[in-house]
Amino acid sequence: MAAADLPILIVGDVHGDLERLFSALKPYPADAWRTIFLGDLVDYAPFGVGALRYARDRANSAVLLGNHEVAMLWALRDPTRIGFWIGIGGQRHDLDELAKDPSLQEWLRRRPALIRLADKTLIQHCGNDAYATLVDKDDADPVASINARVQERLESGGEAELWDIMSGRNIFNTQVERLERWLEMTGSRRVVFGHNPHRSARPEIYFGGKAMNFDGAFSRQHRLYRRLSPPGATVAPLPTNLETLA
Ligand SMILES: [Mn+2]
Repeated sequence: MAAADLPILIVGDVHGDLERLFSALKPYPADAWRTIFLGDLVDYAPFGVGALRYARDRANSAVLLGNHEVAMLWALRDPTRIGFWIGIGGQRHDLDELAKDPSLQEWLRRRPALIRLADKTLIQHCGNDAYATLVDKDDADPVASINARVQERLESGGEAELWDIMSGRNIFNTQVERLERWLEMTGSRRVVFGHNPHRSARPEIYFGGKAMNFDGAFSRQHRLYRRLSPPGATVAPLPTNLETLA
């Protein structure tokens, strides 16, 4: 089956917990699912680079850029940023590992910020509309423009701007007008994101399914949420219908 025809599996913020990722993915073989990682695979727990490599090499998979990947790439390019990055959970050995692997660096700098599926589901790391600051009013395809500009910033020392765009808190769970404006701007019917942990046993759904949060505080080393949440709060199939999550 072509990847585009497979059912979609969403994987929220992994944050270095590779061991838990392996067990959470066991019910979802790579050849039977199109897997989309929401970013923030690194930091907090020790296997961030391991998680990146695993996600990169998994068949039928796509990986989005998270703010923690931006901070890590920033620290890699500019050593004066290492202290900041360690302060948000950066693991020194992971930076050393990334520094030794130019092809992984290059792959990481080319990750998209947004993916829009054929069914008009928009998938992104942060649950907010700050990405819109990268759009010009006459852009025909805002999603493609944002991805192109994000890549441009990562290739030209523009991490500070990206960090600002991608480190704000989620708003799509509370601000329905902004959610609807963003869906309209990007030609989408719903948006899937991670970034700020929810506290439910399953991905959280807001506004009749127009917004969904798949960050279930998965990593056992999560800086602010050290509790064992069920894996299904972070790793779950994307429902085909708007409202429901089985
Ligand atoms: Mn994040």
